[in-house]
Amino acid sequence: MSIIERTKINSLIHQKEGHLTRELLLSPGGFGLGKVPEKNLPDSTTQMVCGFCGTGCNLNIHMKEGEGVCITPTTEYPVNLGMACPKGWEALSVLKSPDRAVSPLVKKSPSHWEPVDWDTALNLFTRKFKGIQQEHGPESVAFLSTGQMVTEEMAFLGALTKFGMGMLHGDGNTRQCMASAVTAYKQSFGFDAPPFTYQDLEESDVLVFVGANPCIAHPIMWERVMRNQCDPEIIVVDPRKTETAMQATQHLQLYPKSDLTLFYGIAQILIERGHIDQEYIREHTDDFEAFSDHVKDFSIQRVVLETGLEPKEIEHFADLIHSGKRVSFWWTMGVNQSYQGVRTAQSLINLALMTGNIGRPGTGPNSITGQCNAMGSRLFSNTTNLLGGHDFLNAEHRAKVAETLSIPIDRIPSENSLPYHKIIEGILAGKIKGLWIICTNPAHSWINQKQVRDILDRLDFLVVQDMYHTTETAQLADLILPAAGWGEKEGTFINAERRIGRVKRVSRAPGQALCDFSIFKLVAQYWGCAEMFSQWKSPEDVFEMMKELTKGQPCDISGIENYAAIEEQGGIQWPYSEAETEPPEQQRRLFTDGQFFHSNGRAKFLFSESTKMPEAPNEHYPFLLLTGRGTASQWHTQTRTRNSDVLQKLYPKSIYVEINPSDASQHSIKPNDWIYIDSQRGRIKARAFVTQSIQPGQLFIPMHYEQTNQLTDAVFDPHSSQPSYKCCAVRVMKY
Ligand SMILES: Nc1nc2c(c(=O)[nH]1)N[C@H]1C(S)=C(S)[C@@H](COP(=O)(O)OP(=O)(O)OC[C@H]3O[C@@H](n4cnc5c(=O)[nH]c(N)nc54)[C@H](O)[C@@H]3O)O[C@H]1N2
Ligand SMILES: Nc1nc2c(c(=O)[nH]1)N[C@H]1C(S)=C(S)[C@@H](COP(=O)(O)OP(=O)(O)OC[C@H]3O[C@@H](n4cnc5c(=O)[nH]c(N)nc54)[C@H](O)[C@@H]3O)O[C@H]1N2
Ligand code: SF4
Ligand SMILES: [Mo]
Repeated sequence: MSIIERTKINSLIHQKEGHLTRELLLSPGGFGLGKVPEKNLPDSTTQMVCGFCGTGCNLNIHMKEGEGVCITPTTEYPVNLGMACPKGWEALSVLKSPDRAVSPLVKKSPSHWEPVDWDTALNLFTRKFKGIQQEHGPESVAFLSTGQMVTEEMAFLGALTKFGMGMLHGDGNTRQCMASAVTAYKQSFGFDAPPFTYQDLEESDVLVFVGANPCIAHPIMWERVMRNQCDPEIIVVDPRKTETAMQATQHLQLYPKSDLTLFYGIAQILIERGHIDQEYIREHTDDFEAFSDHVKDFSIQRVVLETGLEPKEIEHFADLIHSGKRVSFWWTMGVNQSYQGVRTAQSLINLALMTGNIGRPGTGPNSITGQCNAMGSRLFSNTTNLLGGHDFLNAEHRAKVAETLSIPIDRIPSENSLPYHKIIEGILAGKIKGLWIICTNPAHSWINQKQVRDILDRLDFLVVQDMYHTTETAQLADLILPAAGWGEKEGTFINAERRIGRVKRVSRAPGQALCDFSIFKLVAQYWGCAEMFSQWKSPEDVFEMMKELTKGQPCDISGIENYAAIEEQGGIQWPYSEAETEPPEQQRRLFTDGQFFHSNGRAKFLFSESTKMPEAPNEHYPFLLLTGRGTASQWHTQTRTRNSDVLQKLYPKSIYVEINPSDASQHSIKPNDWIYIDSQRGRIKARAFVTQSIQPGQLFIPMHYEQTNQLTDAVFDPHSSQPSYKCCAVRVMKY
């Protein structure tokens, strides 16, 4: 149901057309909106990177009268080589929707919002947040951002909130997604540095996919695997027989969360047999001895018991890792979203290090990123790192950033922000009273949803900045700010293989919606800190500052001349420093020289004992619930994908739960029956999808349906604070 009367809004916009704020924003050089597409331009084609997943496919946007009207995938781009999945083909159509927020909206009663102009909205924003800060201290206002805006906007938001508005706490939805991989890489390599390039998918002779379903979640990366000419072994480690597992040469259908035991057991077998690269270990790593002692406890009997796999499956897996010349390990959310995600990711990093499968074509411990710009967020959002992969706790780093940005050093916090779940706890404890949520929808996507909705409801003031006014989180907001989306603004994304690509404005945002960059510029002005950001005129100006900020960092991009160079080169992978004399090669990987980013240049073996599942199935809740991606045509909380007629036809409309035939018959459940699923947090109803792809005693529900996270249990990895979305105890009952 719409929360506003659309006609009212339209007439309001009509009246306000020509209003000072909008005029100022749209004026050339005004607030760096970029040019509004003009109606009388000749028809043409331009190119840019897709705005859904972290694969970062390039798309040709065909223009008619200054507006993008249709899409084809770019053939000569080194990522997708002329391919795109349904979301890419449909990326423009999701922009046109009656759900789009077309004006700022102020809540008047629990279910009624009234449209206001930007001036009123920003005065309210400033008055409320400043009031809260005056009463409760600067830390009482926080923000939650995203991996889906352009990097320049993320950098602006992070700088504005922390340096300009005096906030300390702000985190991203990347916490839900990549935090375990980030922490694992930082601890093991000394920097958050995924080492691979997509060509590795074609050059491996053994590919191991762990907790990853690329056929659904990264279809074009999977197409690259299909182009592999080495007749590769493809091993899929997943409790479910997924679309990807069905294509594998070996499927290890282990018990959920027993991956750590499996990989320690494999390490033990390889060490015992001497199937390790002694020279690589000696020259390039630390702490192998301790690791090798640790894995002695992981006998094959223990691995069989904990994983439920057959001894011969385990042995065969170890043999393949040994016999492969170029072995690559790829992992996604089945690893990261766990109460022991960091150590599981590191158990894969350890296997790559001890077998010397790193720094060469077709190798690597490779974390696949989820959102289009998760990698941009990891380096430039100013949340967990100080801008440019720096450290808030390091005085030299603070001085460098202050000088580069001409910002007084005392404006840069010398403390880290609270992580996402602690910000939520901070609201519950009454320490955080104001929250600004930008480009994420936690009232649907955050773990243990009922609790989080209740907590968000306790805020004195909640601002939600989104493309759509109908999202579950916007429905809780006191103020909704209407944002332009992908295709309606300028900037860059960084994809999973560290490739920086261009995003462009090919469509006009509806009504009074503004790109996030302009909203941040306006907030700076209304807040009274515009002076600090006087140089931040356009996204490309910010890109120039990002280049400066990265100088001397592992992610140095100072050699990228400008936006045009990014396009000419087919995207550019970091690092590419100003010291480079040759144009960047199109496929580059890290650690080719065996040098890591710890001060002694060596990588570290990290490990712990495995921990007990926090909420294991029990007498009352005998099933284990897994969650994740359902189809290639659904994106997360569906705010975008549900607006495409084509995509809508490609996925099941109502929520469903995968259940094994033996469990179904035991509960007299027939295919398509509605059933109840209960956890300790609540009850939902879903249609039974009776299938062999899920093991007995386990269930799977896609995350795209609003109800799913009513069941999940708020448990986090102790090192990364990433939510453990993929295991909680539930029961089923016939409806
Ligand atoms: N179509 C589509 N594509 C997407 C997205 C989308 O919403 N829709 N989202 C994007 C984002 S942000 C992300 S993060 C990625 C996620 O991409 P993936 O991680 O590939 O997707 P998921 O389905 O969340 O999880 C992958 C698999 O983990 C398995 N799993 C669960 N528990 C365990 C376990 O204990 N061990 C192992 N080995 N496996 C386990 C699940 O059965 C599931 O098949 O997808 C990206 N791509
Ligand atoms: N149970 C379960 N839950 C999960 C997961 C799981 O596997 N299982 N996966 C988790 C993972 S990996 C992720 S990444 C999260 C994703 O969770 P969310 O980030 O909450 O999901 P999205 O639907 O992508 O939300 C993005 C929001 O930003 C808006 N938006 C899009 N573009 C723009 C823009 O340019 N500007 C602004 N201002 N707004 C914009 C969209 O309309 C949408 O409301 O979900 C997590 N939740
Ligand atoms: S695979 Fe990802 S980047 Fe490529 S078209 Fe599909 S959603 Fe877009
Ligand atoms: Mo994600």
